Amino acid sequence: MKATHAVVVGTAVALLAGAFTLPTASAATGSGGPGPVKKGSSARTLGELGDRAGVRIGTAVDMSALAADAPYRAVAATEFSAVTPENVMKWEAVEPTRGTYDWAPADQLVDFARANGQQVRGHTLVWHSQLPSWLTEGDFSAAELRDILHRHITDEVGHFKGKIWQWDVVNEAFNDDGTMRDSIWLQKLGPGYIADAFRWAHQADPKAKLYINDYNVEGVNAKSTALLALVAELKKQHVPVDGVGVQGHLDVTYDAPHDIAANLQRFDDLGLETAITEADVRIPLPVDSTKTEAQAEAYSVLLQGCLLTEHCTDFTVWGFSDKYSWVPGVFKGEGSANLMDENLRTKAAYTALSQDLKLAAGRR
Ligand code: 9MR
Repeated sequence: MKATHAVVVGTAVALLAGAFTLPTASAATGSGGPGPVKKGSSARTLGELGDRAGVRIGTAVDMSALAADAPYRAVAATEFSAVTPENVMKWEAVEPTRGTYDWAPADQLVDFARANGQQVRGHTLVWHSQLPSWLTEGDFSAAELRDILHRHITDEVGHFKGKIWQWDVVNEAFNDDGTMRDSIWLQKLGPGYIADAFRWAHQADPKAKLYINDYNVEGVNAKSTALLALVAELKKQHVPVDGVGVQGHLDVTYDAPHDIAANLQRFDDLGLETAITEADVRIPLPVDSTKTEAQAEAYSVLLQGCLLTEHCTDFTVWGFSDKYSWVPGVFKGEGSANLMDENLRTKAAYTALSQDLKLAAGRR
């Protein structure tokens, strides 16, 4: 794959948040060797193209990479118009010990975003995973657990009040068959924990857009239909839910969700926003050109689904560099899921997204 990506080095350095060491020009260009190449003067970043197409283009950010890897930081600063903390706003990260908060890494990302004119998706308040052990092993009563959840949401949303564009309030509440996931929250609090979580988050930051987020809900299926029924009921009860996040973790060996626009439209019809929140497309290794093309198509199907849906607000990728992807650690023998390889060379998928955004310019 020919490298087509480049960081506009001057801009990247000028825009970087002060908390970090600035990349040198040679580190950021990698001229002559691996790494991003210079963009022609007419080339635009995905974020810029997204602005013209009426959609923000975001990425999940790995805070260790952001601190240690200057070329990564330069791309994160310039290529995207929104960021999501990949891990540092999760409960185990912000409150590893009961009552003691560590906001520092998440605050750093919020500062980085502000310095670079980016919006922040807060991720995530209520989830069954990445919970601190004091919570999972605490053997709390239902009343205690409800108070703990209320306080967590109030404190975290309150801490970031005014700085978060969209919160993933509830994450992955369903099983693939459309039944509710048997999490600690469902077990102890019953299904009402979802409405409570939205109400508490809204009280803590009335301006943040509040989302429910899940995977395997790209197309019309049992899970997305159950999610639809839930948000319809929440709306009926005037629970402050604003949007539905479709994660978009795909695999080139699955069918791309060609009915995504029809699915998103169902939520749009209820008066809800939608977003693609965690897009990546993994490949069974080794990579070859057929798989790379299939990957580009799958990314494009996701973005086009968003572009075809009036109130789809953003398309966020779950990281952009293969160097920091979660995929190889979880799916044995798979990888290469991101828009750029380990040396930040762009793939066909990057070109496909640019093209889709160019075609959509001025149409939304
Ligand atoms: O990418 C995240 C990875 O670094 C963590 O180890 C993992 C823990 O479960 O969570 C990953 O992010 C997940 C996200 O928060 C929710 N949707 C699925 C993502 C990939 O697992």
